[in-house]
Amino acid sequence: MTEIDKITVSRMQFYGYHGALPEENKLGQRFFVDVDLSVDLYRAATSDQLDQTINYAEVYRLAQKIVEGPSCVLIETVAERIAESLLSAFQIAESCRVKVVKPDPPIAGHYDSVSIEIIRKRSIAYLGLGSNMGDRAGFLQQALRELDNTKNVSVTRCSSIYETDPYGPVRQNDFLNMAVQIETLLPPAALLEATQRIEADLQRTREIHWGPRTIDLDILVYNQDNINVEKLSIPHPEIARRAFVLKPLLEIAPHLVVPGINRPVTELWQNLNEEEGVRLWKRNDGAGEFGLFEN
Ligand code: PH2
Ligand code: MG
Ligand code: MG
Repeated sequence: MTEIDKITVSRMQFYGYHGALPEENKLGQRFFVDVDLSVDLYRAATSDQLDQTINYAEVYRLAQKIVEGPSCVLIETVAERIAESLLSAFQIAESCRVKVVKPDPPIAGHYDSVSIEIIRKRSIAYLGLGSNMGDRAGFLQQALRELDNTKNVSVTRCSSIYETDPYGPVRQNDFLNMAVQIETLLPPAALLEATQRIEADLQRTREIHWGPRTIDLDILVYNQDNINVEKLSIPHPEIARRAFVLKPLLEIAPHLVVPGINRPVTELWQNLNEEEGVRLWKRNDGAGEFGLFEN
């Protein structure tokens, strides 16, 4: 948990029917829930205004709705739903900790209680988009729309669209490229699944490696995380070499420090020194959807 202010509601008590055993679903049992929300309380504290903070009565009501709602097999799922509900409802909350306790689980033995605890936070990620087949701008627009419509993802900034020479060994048509900032509750692997689902929806096929595509969605940066697993490398390993990524990113996040390289985007752009092959194609003028497409 980050070192900032918090609002805590502890030991909320509810009756629910969650559990993996049939008798739990039938008879129900008590559940205790603790919630911490990390939120800067300075404005509320100095203005003495309820609308500058999170009303803890609302926290109780949202937790209650989940615990007294449809039954889950796992208390993990109950906690996840509470965290998602709270972070969606309270935009000023940066993160939350949710603990779900069963004080009287139907298991033989001597113990005090069983519980699980999760921490979830709002993340900021940057994605690169590219298209060089068919209606390129149309594919970018559809991808943006699907991204923004994805549960727990919102598009918060969009660059202009650039037309770019194909980079790499494959001879192919020019690309349209852009970059976006998103805010998300999804962890990196789930975000990757979401981008792959959008690529599949837009008839992306993977015939030629690095070849032509209707749409390509790459996760460039996820918070300040360094991730290196089989399917996923973040930051994108090629980021510092690609003008078609850096130029749009420079527009929406010049001071973003790329983790691993530990240099801001402005500096990576200066070092690349290859403006060539990247041409402004459609300026983001703030009008229409995402500032790029008239309604
Ligand atoms: N994507 C590639 C390979 N080459 N060149 C440009 N200009 N833009 C791209 O998006 C691009 C590329 C593989 O993802
Ligand atoms: Mg790519
Ligand atoms: Mg890709």
